[in-house]
Amino acid sequence: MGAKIIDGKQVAAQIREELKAEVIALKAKNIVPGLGVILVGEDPASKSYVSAKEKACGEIGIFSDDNRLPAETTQDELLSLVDRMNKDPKINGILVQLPLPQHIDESAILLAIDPDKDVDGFHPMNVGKMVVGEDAFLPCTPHGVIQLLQRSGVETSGAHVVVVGRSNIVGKPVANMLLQKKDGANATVTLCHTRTRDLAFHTRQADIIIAASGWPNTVTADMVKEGAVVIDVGVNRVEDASRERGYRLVGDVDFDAVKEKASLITPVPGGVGPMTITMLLYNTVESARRANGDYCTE
Ligand code: L34
Repeated sequence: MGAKIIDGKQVAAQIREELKAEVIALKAKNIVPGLGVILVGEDPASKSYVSAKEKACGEIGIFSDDNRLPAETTQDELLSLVDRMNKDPKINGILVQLPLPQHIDESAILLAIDPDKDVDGFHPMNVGKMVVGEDAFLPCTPHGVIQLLQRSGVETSGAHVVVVGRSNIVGKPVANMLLQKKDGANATVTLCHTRTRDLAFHTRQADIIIAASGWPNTVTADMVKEGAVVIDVGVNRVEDASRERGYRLVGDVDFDAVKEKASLITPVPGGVGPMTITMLLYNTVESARRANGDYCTE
């Protein structure tokens, strides 16, 4: 058989076009959405993600305030930059790219971000609102996953979704979002993790698998039910001497084998990654609208 490939770049491009039109409408009211970007340290993957985010902002007309700080930056220095951005009316969203260096307390930083500018949806206030089903900024990767499912015509209502991975960035929020009593959700959710006994037993029951373990080949073909939908959130760099960069990107799913069993599957790259960036743009535009008393109608 062979699965249909979900083209994340194409879905992302479509949403970005929608956002571009909204940014133009905001500009007619003299509102330019602004994103404050903070990257601490030199992690190569983080640098490339942050650059891609800033480029995407520019393409749709969001202003971005780029702040690249050395790895030795102290927690107090970072807190004062966040505080400055909290107070700056030109900044509607604040992105502190994770992970942060070891000596900085990540949760202290996330807690310091004004929840109304928390376009990553990582502040406990927004996490809590999301869990109880109130309007909140939704974290970008899980929101991107849900948009991919919706826009590919995948029915989540009543479906059994098995999430593999319990991170705060992906596994926990995506599981919570999919069990909400809302359109695009209403799923029966199983959340698996490193201490799950017999992972394959669970994944084989799934109508939809969301792989977010952070390890290549976590989901292999024998773990997938015929016709399942497979969303691969992983972005792993594996050494590859045949590539100019010296590595290639793989997800958490054994793509070549699993695509023979799945009905729909996301590739890596070109699946969830471009959606993560797009939902950051979405939240930033929404934040600019909210700051100006204009609420999202969705
Ligand atoms: N604060 N930290 C904060 N917010 C986030 O939403 C993130 N995340 C994760 C890591 N830390 C974060 C990202 O931005 C992961 N992530 C992310 C963003 C973009 C891409 C992957 C992960 C992406 O664009 N991936 C491309 C390939 C990129 C490449 O060639 O290296 C793709 O097609 O999958």
